[in-house]
Amino acid sequence: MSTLVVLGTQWGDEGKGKVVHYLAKQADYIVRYQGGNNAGHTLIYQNKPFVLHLIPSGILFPGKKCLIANGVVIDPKAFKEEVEFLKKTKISYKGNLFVSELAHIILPYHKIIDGYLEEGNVKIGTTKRGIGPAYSDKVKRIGIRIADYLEKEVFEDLLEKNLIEKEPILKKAGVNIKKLKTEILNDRKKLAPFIKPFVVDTSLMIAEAVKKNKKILFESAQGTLLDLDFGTYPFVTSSNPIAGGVCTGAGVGPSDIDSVLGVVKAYTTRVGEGPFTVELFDKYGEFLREKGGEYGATTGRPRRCGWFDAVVVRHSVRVSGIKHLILTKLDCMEELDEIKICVAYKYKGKIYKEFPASRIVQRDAKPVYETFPAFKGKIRGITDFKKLPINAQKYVRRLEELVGAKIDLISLGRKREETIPVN
Ligand code: 2SA
Ligand code: MG
Repeated sequence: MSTLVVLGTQWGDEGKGKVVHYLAKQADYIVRYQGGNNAGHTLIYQNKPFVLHLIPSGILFPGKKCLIANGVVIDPKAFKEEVEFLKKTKISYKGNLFVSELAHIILPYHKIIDGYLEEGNVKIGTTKRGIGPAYSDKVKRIGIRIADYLEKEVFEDLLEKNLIEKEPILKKAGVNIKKLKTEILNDRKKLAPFIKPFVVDTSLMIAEAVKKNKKILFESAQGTLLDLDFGTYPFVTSSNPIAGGVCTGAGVGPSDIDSVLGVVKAYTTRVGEGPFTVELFDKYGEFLREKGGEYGATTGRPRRCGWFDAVVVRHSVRVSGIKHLILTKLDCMEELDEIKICVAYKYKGKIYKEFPASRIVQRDAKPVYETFPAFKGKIRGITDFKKLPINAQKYVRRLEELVGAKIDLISLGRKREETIPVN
């Protein structure tokens, strides 16, 4: 590995946090390139579960450089809280944590607008962290970047313009704009000096690291089906978690990306609204949610659960050029009496092998399933692929065949040691 992208191939929550934590040991730099504090990466550190939302998971290893690149949207308050949490937990970050001067910021009005829009007629089921509204401002060319936040005069002028632009919606949401403005200006007095020491040109830093052949890991948040372009639009997040997102989100050329590792869960989950062809409303869905602990790491929302959707993962493999996968949570399927894989969708008699663009087909298509026998036997604790129940081995091989990428590793539990190679 010299530069590696680790990304989710489903709707997020594939276990990227654990994978990055597993790989970070060998990396020199760990870079977040999109999303914001809507992500929830659950890790086990000193035997305790630990959730990071904004700061790269690599921070738990002393000495690793952790970068929050330009493609990320940063809530200055959330950033400070997370850094203070690290301090309290005695995790050293000094001299190792960097924030891009080009990253756009999330201000309180973004969160208010996010919440307000969720009450309207297009409910996306967002995390209400202000992600979508902040990215919208960036695209509208009225966004405020970290560099702008640090320059008082520039910031005050931009804030004024933004509050005028947002006045109608803020009024509808019942906000006292004057009070909000004072709050934002007061916050800035503390937050800008707090952030300043972390701020650098992250793209330049990465370029210098590439020149020195440093090992760089790009850590994605969310998943391919939440990608703004390739996901279940409009039920997506407002950034590009796919591999291509690294180029724009971190200022890295495609020729400097050596490989892409997809993280894929042995079944499927999604949190929030939107189409989910393989969703289960029966005892199997309930089983997976409980056994897999499928509750949002950021919001605590129960995740919707379903069988493995090969249409989705094949799509992800293609749009990110994935050659290698790591399969997570196979152990959560060990007690099931029967297992299914969705190999295609069917709508009005037509079979769809590729992920459809039509909102109607996405919403109403029925899954075409292949049924697999139960694994019969315990999985957790096994350290050799060949010692897995034969049905579990067959399941893994079939997934590889269907999605068109090699499964290199299987994760059978939360701990680092519970990740085994496939041979
Ligand atoms: P947003 O807040 O604008 O990004 O929401 C838009 C959609 O993206 C989904 N989304 C997520 N899906 C899975 N995991 C995410 N992170 C947290 C987690 C979420 C949580 O690790 O579980 O705790 O609820 C994440 N972030 C965004 C979101 O559900 C919307 O469908
Ligand atoms: Mg998550």
